[in-house]
Amino acid sequence: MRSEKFFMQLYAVTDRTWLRGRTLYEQVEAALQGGVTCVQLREKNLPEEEFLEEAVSIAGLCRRYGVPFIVNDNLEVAKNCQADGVHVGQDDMCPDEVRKQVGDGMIIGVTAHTVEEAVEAERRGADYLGAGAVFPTGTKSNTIALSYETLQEICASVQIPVVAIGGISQSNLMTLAGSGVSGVAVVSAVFAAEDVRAASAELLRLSKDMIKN
Ligand code: TZP
Ligand code: MG
Repeated sequence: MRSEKFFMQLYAVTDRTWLRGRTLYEQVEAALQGGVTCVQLREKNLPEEEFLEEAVSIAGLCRRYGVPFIVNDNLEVAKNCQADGVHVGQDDMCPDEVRKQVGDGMIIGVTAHTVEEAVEAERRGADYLGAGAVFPTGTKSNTIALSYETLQEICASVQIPVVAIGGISQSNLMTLAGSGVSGVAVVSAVFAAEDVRAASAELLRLSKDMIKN
């Protein structure tokens, strides 16, 4: 099994805003064909039953591509679809609480905005961190801006991989070089693209180049 660090290279977080007649399943498959290395299902408004149904089908899809499948926030859905992991924010459950419920086999990701949050999340058993928003984003409201310097400090203060998130696109991705991140998490740069597969392939190429430094 490859390490979590490998899977952070291009981490695609789903959003239904830009489906334009396609299904989310089709969008995710295009992203997988383009080479995304991790998929997170992020649903904020879907009824629980539909959320689970979709999670089961996208979990199966990711399994076929050998790419880890992470569920945002919802532990029950994560467990019931046999996801590879679950991602929680600072306002959600602590990673040690999550661990008690999901067991040792699941990857736990935690969002961190400061060095203190990062160190605490690692101490409590997080497997990776999402850090952002590193650039302004229209995809999520109420984000906390994170400077390059803070991102660098976060990466230096923990052993677990850190993935940057927020407003990352093909045009600014390379400016994260030298920060210590293991990759980038993107929503619109993949899912708002006209050609999801091509956008993913280009982002992966750039991310691999960026993390070399
Ligand atoms: N968490 C911090 S910023 C963000 C999330 C989920 C949204 C990132 O979306 P985009 O479209 O990649 O800017
Ligand atoms: Mg959350």
